[in-house]
Amino acid sequence: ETWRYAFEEAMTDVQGVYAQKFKEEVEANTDHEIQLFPFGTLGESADIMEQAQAGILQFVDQSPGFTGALIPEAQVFFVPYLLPQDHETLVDFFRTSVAINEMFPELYAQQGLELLKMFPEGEVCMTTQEPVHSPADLNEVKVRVMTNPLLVESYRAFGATPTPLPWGEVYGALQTGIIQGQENPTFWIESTKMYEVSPVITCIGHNNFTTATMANKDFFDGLSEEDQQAIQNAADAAFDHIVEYQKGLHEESLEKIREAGGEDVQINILSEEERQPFMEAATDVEEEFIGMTGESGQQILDQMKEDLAQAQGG
Ligand code: 6CS
Repeated sequence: ETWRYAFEEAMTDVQGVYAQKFKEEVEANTDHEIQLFPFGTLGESADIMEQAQAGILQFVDQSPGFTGALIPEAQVFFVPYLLPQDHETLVDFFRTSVAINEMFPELYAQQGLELLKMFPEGEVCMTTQEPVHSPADLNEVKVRVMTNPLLVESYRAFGATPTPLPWGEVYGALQTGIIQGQENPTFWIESTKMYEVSPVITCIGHNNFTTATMANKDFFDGLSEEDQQAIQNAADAAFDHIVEYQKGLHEESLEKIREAGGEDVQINILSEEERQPFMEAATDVEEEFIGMTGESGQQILDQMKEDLAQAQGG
């Protein structure tokens, strides 16, 4: 049988590298084949999620930035300054977190999805037209965010005018001036040439981009135990592969952007002092998250904090 797997990025981006490893492992250890569908072949992120829920796709990679519409608790990944910035700690957190490995699978299952893996894609930075050194610099700046209410609240707290849009519209909207900025991990800013249309890159250390891979649950439940195990093993192997692949990727991507963008590009890594007002604004966002998700969101957030303390050796 051939299984269909769609993701939100190109074959050479992080989700594509993960997907290729997953495919390789599944094909080596089962009698099945996997056909990969990168961004642009089956529609936007929301489209591939619908197709996975309908069983037209067996596998999908959708980031919580879009899943927040379906599973409000998934927006926890947009509480600014929650995730650690150190790569090893972050990876350890994803591996051991009870919230990620036990609580989220239940929430995804309620939407007909078998959550296979959540993994980090890299530190998120903003790209804008003008330099940003404080929240005041974001005043009246329309910043595109993925379509989830909490990310809208984050950017409102940061002082900007948030504009949720699907990915496919971002380059054009920056080019025509409908928006003046956006945020994404640096590998993506590089591969999609965001710097051409928003050349000022500002890193405030507020987040690392999380994504998630899953299977249609009816499909998964109908498989033999051997195939289910092979799929879970493949997801584990792809995780190991992708966290290794990401070592140094942020710095390499910034270097490539510098080379390709030339004099037009400005890269500003804000100092601890400059980050302070952004961090202070973040406290409100955590409250907004609880307001949106209630008891269940509070439980996820509390568990995540406990998991983070563990990963940080506390
Ligand atoms: O900003 C976005 O919408 C996209 N960013 C990344 C890093 N992956 C896919 C997603 O669609």
